Amino acid sequence: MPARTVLTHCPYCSLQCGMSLHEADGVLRIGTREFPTNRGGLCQKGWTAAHLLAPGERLTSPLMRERRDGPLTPASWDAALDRVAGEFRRVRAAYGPDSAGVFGGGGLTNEKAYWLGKFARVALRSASIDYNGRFCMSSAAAAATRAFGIDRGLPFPLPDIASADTILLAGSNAAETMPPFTGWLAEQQGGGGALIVVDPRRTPTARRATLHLQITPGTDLALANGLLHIVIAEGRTDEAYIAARTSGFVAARRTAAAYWPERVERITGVTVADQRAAVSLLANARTAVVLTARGAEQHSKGVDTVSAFINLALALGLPGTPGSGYGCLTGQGNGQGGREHGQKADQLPGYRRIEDLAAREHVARVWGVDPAHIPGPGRSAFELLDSLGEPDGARALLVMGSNVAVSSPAARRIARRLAALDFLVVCDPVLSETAALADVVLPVAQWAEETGTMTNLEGRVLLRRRAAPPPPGVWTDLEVISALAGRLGAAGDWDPAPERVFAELRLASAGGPADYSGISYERIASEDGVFWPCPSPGHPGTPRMFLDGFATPDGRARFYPAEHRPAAEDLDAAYPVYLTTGRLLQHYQSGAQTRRVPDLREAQPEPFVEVHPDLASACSLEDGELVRVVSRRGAAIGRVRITESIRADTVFMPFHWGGAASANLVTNPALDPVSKMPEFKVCAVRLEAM
Ligand SMILES: Nc1nc2c(c(=O)[nH]1)N[C@H]1C(S)=C(S)[C@@H](COP(=O)(O)OP(=O)(O)OC[C@H]3O[C@@H](n4cnc5c(=O)[nH]c(N)nc54)[C@H](O)[C@@H]3O)O[C@H]1N2
Ligand SMILES: Nc1nc2c(c(=O)[nH]1)N[C@H]1C(S)=C(S)[C@@H](COP(=O)(O)OP(=O)(O)OC[C@H]3O[C@@H](n4cnc5c(=O)[nH]c(N)nc54)[C@H](O)[C@@H]3O)O[C@H]1N2
Ligand code: SF4
Ligand SMILES: [Mo]
Repeated sequence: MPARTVLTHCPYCSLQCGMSLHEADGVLRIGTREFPTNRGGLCQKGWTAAHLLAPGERLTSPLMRERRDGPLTPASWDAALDRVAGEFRRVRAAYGPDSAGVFGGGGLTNEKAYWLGKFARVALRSASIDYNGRFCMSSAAAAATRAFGIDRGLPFPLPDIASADTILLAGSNAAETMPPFTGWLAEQQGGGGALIVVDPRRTPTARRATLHLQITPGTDLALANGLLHIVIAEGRTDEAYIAARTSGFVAARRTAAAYWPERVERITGVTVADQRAAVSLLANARTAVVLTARGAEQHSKGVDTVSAFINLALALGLPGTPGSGYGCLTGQGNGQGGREHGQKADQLPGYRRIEDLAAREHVARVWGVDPAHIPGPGRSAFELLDSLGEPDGARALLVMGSNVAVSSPAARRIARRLAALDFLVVCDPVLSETAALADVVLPVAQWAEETGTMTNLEGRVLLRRRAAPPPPGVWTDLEVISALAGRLGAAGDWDPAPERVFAELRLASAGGPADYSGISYERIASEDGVFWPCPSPGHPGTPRMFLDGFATPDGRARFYPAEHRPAAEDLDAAYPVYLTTGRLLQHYQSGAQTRRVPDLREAQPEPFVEVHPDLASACSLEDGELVRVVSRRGAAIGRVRITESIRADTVFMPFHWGGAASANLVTNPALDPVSKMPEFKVCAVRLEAM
């Protein structure tokens, strides 16, 4: 075959860096591509992403086990798909439709996310569908929706970051989690801009900051209320903006009154002087941006915490003002689109609510079914997983695009629930820890082997084009869904050609908050992506939202005041140290993919525990020795890394490994009452030398 180059995007995070794939003699090589988000940059994960496309670690045949305690052995596609369809039919007949469940992922293309939602509601007629985005940005999404009436991660394009006078980054380690993003920060700081980073660790991101607020884990809500207190006390509120564009300020002012700086210093560990310095950087800025990420959001009070940061931004007049605003840095490759098209328990395509009668009618028409046949809302991700095998829970589960055995909180409890299922089927390119537990494993194509759209952190819809066919024996996720829908006798169109699925998605999303109806593959390719909402082919797309008004009934943004409260599990004598968890540059999520890439594995071969020297000496721990991190849920083992960069009352573990080293054996599944986000970012532990 002649050599050729395809322009595409990285398989991993929500920056979705543009890259080129060059094919010569059947081998794919990654190259740079000038794209407006990453401007040629890629991180180490992106550069090495082609490794998994080659034969080796990946699956090339369906696997099946006859008995739960038997081995997984190769099977034909027909036998595997017949078994899956048969098990789904059996549990539905025995226990009702909701006993057939689906668990999706925010890394799946829009086409797949849309089809998974349709598959659950039309082919299985089940309410039991949710996805891993619930573990990701659901708190920010809920807070943005209640403040602005709509949720798009960044409601403005990335260049606005570079032009902001001041940026407040709460709980993001972007220098490791989306390295080319720091190009925008460098430009901002090069132009004299200030960067405030809120993080219990002095991360590579915090090291770049003008001001690092090294906060006690789980106290961002008090900090945000405290910053608002100072803004009000110093008369720095934007009164004209508050009067013209917002509602609810009086209540927010009343709440903030109780967060005087000395009290906030006691709760958060951030000094009064640093609080005042942060306010002065924000209030003196001509343009300012407030951003949150998982550090502030993955808490049992994540929604209220994000609301408190939004309140601060509103008081300063930022959202909907050109060059300023509030945004959430989404995480997974399609963290944005994955939450818009119906794989969420309470949602229909176009970011519609499943309980909305007009939405049900619209979508039912597109699907060719009776609206009454679309089930109601189902359980959220952790609740879905935690009820598997229970009398009213799912008995058969399809997992597509998530490695829940490693990435769910209280992982041991979830492993027990997975084992209690009658039947588990996992679609994955590799034998992940979750796939290894399945009764049937279906080997599927990867990013570069199939075409599909992704929506990046800016709400820009992108196109990944197929660069090479999948290896023999491997199907696409869409082909799998289509084959199962056929076997289950589902109504409607199940042609798995991605562009056809996208055409239907456009119709289904039309008129909804996330309206894709004006977006086509051609437009995406010729315009370097199209920003939603884009309600007609002639519409230019919407890079900046809220300039004329918010998506609330009265067009005003709403303040949502909330009181600070402690983490669901605070420190005590038996568990005297905070554990927080997060990411490393070289590994992605549960590590199912990146632990299989030699360069990345060699750079970060094993899990570790970051410990401050004072805590290490109090616990008699030496650098490099193994330590057991113990909570009420269980223990995880890692190697001690002594570092001054972390608070002395806190240890940090990355969550990229399974087995005895899995941080999620320890984490607390306490959920936010609104978003159902688990408290990944703080729980109480003790350290035991081994
Ligand atoms: N290399 C790499 N990049 C990734 C991913 C990956 O797995 N690996 N995953 C992608 C995905 S899905 C996501 S969601 C994003 C996540 O991107 P980030 O949110 O940047 O990542 P995290 O490491 O989870 O958390 C960020 C920081 O929060 C801090 N933190 C912990 N507790 C608190 C707290 O109570 N308050 C505050 N303010 N900060 C706290 C941690 O110390 C950490 O440095 O990254 C995306 N990019
Ligand atoms: N302790 C702790 N736990 C956390 C977090 C934390 O900060 N701390 N963060 C949470 C967050 S933000 C997230 S997003 C989750 C992520 O955690 P997971 O949901 O487990 O995400 P991944 O590891 O990306 O799993 C994706 C799986 O799908 C496979 N895959 C990749 N592409 C495709 C595809 O196109 N089709 C199919 N069928 N499969 C594919 C991969 O091989 C992998 O097995 O983890 C959460 N868990
Ligand atoms: S920053 Fe994210 S999208 Fe860009 S190369 Fe790295 S993993 Fe891929
Ligand atoms: Mo995420």
